[in-house]
Amino acid sequence: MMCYQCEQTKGGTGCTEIGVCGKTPEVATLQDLLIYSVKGLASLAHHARTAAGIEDAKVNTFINGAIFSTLTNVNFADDRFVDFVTESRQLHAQLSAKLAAAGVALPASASEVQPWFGSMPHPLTWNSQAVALGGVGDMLEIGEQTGIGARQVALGETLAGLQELLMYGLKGLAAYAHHAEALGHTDPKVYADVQASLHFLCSPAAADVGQVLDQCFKAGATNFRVMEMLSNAHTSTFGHPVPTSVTLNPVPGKAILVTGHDMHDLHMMLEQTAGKGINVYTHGEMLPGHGYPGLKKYPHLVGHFGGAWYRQKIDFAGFPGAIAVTTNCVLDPLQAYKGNIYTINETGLSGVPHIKADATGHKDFTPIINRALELPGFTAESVEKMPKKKNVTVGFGHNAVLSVAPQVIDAIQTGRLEHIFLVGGCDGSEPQRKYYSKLYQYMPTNTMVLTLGCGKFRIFDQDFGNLPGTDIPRLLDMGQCNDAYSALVVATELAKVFKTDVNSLPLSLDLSWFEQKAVAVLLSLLHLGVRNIRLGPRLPAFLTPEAVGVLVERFNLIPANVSDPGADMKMMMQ
Ligand code: SF4
Ligand code: SF3
Repeated sequence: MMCYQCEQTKGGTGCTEIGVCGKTPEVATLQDLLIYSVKGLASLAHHARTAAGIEDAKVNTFINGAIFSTLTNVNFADDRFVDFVTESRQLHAQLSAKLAAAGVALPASASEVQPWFGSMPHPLTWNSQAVALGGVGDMLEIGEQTGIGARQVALGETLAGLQELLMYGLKGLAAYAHHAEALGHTDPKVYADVQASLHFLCSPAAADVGQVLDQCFKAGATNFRVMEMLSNAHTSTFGHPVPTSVTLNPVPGKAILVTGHDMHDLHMMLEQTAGKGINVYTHGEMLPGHGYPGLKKYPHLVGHFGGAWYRQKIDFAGFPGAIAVTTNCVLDPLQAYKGNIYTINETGLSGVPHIKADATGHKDFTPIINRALELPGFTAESVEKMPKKKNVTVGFGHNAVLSVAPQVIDAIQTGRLEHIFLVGGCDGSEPQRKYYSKLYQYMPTNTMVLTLGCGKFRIFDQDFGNLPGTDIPRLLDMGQCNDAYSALVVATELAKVFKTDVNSLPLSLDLSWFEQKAVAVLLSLLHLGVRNIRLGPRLPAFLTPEAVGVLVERFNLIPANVSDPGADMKMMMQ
């Protein structure tokens, strides 16, 4: 195996024997084969759309879901990838039949052989070949030829890495699009863009650095559209988030913990547990759920439990109820809680029950509810013994922040607010990430900080006080990683007031990345021309110094100075 798609990749170069995340070589190889097969399916779907006007809703949904399943910390179950590859080839056959029925020939590109696929044909052709795929063994043998290795040999590390930058950005945006789709919000252009990009990665144009970079920024543009669509999906379904105080102290009673990013699943869980005497808690990136009027109205959504994803083995082992995993980040479970955890959607863990949606999209959470009723839940005694924590406040989406914009603008104009920091993105376990915890210690009191993503867990329970002369908290959490959209809406509105552009505002972006959703957000920011972004704790292993040089030159991308947060703070204040 060779995987370097996330920030914690081994030695900062690549996981080759087993993933730092726990991904086995088998799962890594099956994921490579799935991505290869999906590139072929997407190429066919792109051709069907552009040559024959054929739109296949099943194919559209499948492609986004399948590539979402290969995101870091989503799915570790080899049998699920066997199913995904099988389904990809079945959908390919069905779409081919539709094209044949319409009298449309396959694209000429199907016979092209791109050197970066090594000994493998164009993925579209492979999908159509009568290859005997008896099961895992056959797939592993073929999958070994579809990894990054052949691309690095044929294209060199810089170009192969830039192709991966595009692929990882697509994984992140497909994940966000899939969330929006769960809430009934879709956009034909998004499916078309994703598939055109996957088709591009199979075309001769993908051997040109300039064209690959352009395609990356196009993916950034599509992701911005997707984040807007997801924001609208959330707010039109659950209302605009409002500032909400959330307790971190459990209450006595049976309990279910919902982790991941999927608000639709949280809603379904709240509906299905209503009146059953079960309390529902959020975990990780579900915390912002408490700010939505359509979710906070449920009295049995009682609080938040635990910290960022990488602490989940401690948090889940200490949770006396059932655990529902809606999306990333999930880790291979400890025996201590393996019998209590359930996966949903694209997530998967070997030996852990998986809840599938029915044809209408409904998910029956009865097994999770029954398990929660069997387990003890929090008892009055156990709660009594737990150290008491302060509440945290969530719910500062763009609507809430813009409602206090006149006060913020006045504070900037009168010098009471000198600078705004956007410290967003992912958390992780590496020691270098202490940089983000320490950064806040150097922030002058006449500054504000906007957080989003699970990186917030480094400081979410600290009291930063209010902006001088106002009742506006200095720390405003804007939500999940995809709520980078909200931050950009606020920045754009401020720029309008000050008759300038986002780059000229007293605003610094210091982003912590970990997985591919963060890659998609970064591509969106670059597409929008946002400059001077700090990125850390380490730069992506898939970007060579040459590729980083291009981004530094065009956007003044700045590697975070993890060993000296004070120096970074000084530079940002200038
Ligand atoms: Fe390694 Fe990250 Fe890939 Fe897991 S996802 S194998 S940790 S690079
Ligand atoms: Fe976190 Fe996994 Fe990226 Fe949505 S939950 S930000 S890492």
